[in-house]
Amino acid sequence: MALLAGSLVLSYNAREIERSATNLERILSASMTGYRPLHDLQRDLQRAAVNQGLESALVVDARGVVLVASNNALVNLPLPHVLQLTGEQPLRALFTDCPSKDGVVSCLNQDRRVFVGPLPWLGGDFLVTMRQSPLALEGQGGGFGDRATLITVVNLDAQRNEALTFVLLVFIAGTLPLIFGSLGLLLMLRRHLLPQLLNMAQIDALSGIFNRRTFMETAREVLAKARQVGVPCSMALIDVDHFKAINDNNGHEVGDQVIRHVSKFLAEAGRSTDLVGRLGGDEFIILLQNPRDRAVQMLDRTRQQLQVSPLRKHDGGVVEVELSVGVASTAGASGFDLELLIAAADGALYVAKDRGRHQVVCLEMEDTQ
Ligand code: GH3
Ligand code: MG
Repeated sequence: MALLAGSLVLSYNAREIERSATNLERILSASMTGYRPLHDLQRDLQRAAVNQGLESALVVDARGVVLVASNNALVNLPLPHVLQLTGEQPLRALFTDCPSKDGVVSCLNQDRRVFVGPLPWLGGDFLVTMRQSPLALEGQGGGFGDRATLITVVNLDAQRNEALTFVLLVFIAGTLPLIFGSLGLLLMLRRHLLPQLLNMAQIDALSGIFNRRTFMETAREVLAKARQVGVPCSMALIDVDHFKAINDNNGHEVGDQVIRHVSKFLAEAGRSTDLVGRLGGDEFIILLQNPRDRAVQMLDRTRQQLQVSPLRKHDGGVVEVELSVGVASTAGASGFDLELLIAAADGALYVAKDRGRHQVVCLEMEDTQ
């Protein structure tokens, strides 16, 4: 976008320069046909050189001799000689295809306009023009004829720098919003979206507690640390009793509310070090950093409290929720092995269901009794 704008500006700038060069030529041509003395024309050229940013201007007669010039030193010199002078290099661009001395004079019959410089497509360093003009001066007896060639050299440094500065500004103005937009997006991503995405990946969407994968990863770390420092832990598998019937009797939406209700209860029941997750369906899991008897006590209390805290439906009705819980601990045969602990807790849960549900079972405690 900025490049396109830049190219447009540069080509517009080149056209503007050509237009002002044409104007200048017209003004000087008018001076050449004003029946005025030669020295007046000479003064006009010098004035134009000072006021119009002309590098140089000269009028060459039909013989190829400089009649008047903004630089006095060039007056009366033959054009081929002028072209050899170091300071007049830009003029040579007009005559590159007129190699011989005679050729230069014959080329004077043409109108030409050439941008000179290392980067002519940017407008070049100079604009050199050659234009045929009638000649009508006061006392025209000098034998220099009634036609002459006006040659002007315009220095384009200032215009080119202005155009380049403008292009640079357009480029910066075009890219700044892009840069700031990308930075803003990155910051927003870091501050808001990434934590949200991380949270979404770790948290079960329905219940708001750890999902199965996060629970397993975190539980593995907690157990490894607990083994190192010798903290006893207990694993509890919890399943809602007759959840299918709750769904069937009240609808799936109320079933979802029950899942949220139980999750909230379990998350608020234990200590902050307890790890609470939802394995899926109506099955929950808790890793407690407690020995099994304390864990069983706490879970049984929670089970009873939940029973007396039924879910209140929007229609005013209530849904009683009962839990079966299976507990296994690191003091048992599983030790601190996560998978073995879960399998043992699952065995205890199965027994709890089998014994009529709505109870906490820890088989290890029964074995030692
Ligand atoms: P039990 O006492 O033996 O556990 O009987 P149950 O009816 O609870 O049986 P089970 O635990 O196998 O029931 C699971 C039901 O939970 C079956 C399924 O339709 C329902 N379910 C699973 N996931 C969801 C869920 O995200 N939302 C709702 N509302 N229901 C679910
Ligand atoms: Mg169930």
